[in-house]
Amino acid sequence: MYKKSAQLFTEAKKYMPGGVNSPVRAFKSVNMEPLFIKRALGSKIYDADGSEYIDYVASWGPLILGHAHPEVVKAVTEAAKNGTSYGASTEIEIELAKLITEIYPSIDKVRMVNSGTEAAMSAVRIARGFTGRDKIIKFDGCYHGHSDSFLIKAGSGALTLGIPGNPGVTKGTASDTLIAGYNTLESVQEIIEANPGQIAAIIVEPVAGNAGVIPPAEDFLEGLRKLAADNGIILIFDEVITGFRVALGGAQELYGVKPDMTCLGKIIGGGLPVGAYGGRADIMDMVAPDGPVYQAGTLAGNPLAMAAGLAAVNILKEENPYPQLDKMASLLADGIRECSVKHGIPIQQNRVGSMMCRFFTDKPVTGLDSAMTSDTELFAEYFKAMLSEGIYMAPSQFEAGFVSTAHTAEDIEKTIEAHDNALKKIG
Ligand code: HOZ
Repeated sequence: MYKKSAQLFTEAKKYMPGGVNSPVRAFKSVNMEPLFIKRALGSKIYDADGSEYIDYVASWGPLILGHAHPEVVKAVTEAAKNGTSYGASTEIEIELAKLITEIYPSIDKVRMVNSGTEAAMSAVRIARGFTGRDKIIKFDGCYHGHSDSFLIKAGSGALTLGIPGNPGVTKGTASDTLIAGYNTLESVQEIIEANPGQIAAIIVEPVAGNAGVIPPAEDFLEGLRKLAADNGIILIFDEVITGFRVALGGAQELYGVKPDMTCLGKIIGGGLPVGAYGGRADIMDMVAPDGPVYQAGTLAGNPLAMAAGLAAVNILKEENPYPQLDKMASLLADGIRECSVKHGIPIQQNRVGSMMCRFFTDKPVTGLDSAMTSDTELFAEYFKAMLSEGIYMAPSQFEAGFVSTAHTAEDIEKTIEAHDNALKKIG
């Protein structure tokens, strides 16, 4: 079934570490070899062996409109005819930046970068420059890309593969990252009290999406807002996953909490390599060339990525697909829950809008500790069974799944049926 993928993996391992360009793609934690993908369209993805799958990875989130949306493809194709990169300013950057500031009232000014990693890394640097402080607070299981400061108790592949946080990160950098418990305001309070006047920023995924999906507890985000404001700390929302996903205006719109800075990701590139960070004008004015904090990039604001992003964001703004996304995702979640009860397999189905995940545990998952109670071996069996049923999920317990506007009622029905069959196999 995976013959061609297996051949390609053997070849890939000769030239690339682990045969992949990002660890989570290696399928290690589900005890499989990776699929190699040939193409994708709408809600479907096709592997090198020609098999079709209903895709819930969506390039790890950004493809809210599904794969190869015709208007996004057209925008990229048209832009490419005028050249692929200038390393110079373009009008389309202004258009996208303006649109972002209109949709996100917390963002007065925005700087485009090339990835979520870069966005988070830069936002923290600006926060440090603005406050003149060194330390930051991050939450266990949250993932903000792979820059040094964030690889402490990180989620995503680091959590999945059980990779300890520090190799390659200097002791000094590691000691400037202080870890609080997700959804545990008291732990934040304690850290602030133990480090008076030393915390530059609190960075948080407002809905955790890299330890599976963990919604914020009531008052958690508001509590962070207050603690940050009371202590002169910059509150950074990493909305690389949630931005434009859980609502057009992201988690900050959904939960009504205004951060000082926001990180955005691939969604604003229509799936192309883009990120951005932005926030209050007084903070963003610290960024070079206006201010003294340096951050730069030849490919930042790349014309192809800006064209794709502008097309995607305009569609999301004009079509408001959020009620429909929510409806489809809730149909899927309900179906999954019902089957799980039927088979007597305890599953926690966490969901915020169209981002969701299922944990194999009977404990409600509200933070990293409860996420870790999930039976990852059972998840691996489940993953394999779902794949053989034609469903492509993230190959890790500790990742999110995403419904797009391209998913049809038939896709959802097929997925619930596949889930039913998968539970029969593993039960
Ligand atoms: N959890 C990561 C994105 N939020 C997965 C993508 C990757 O590391 O390749």
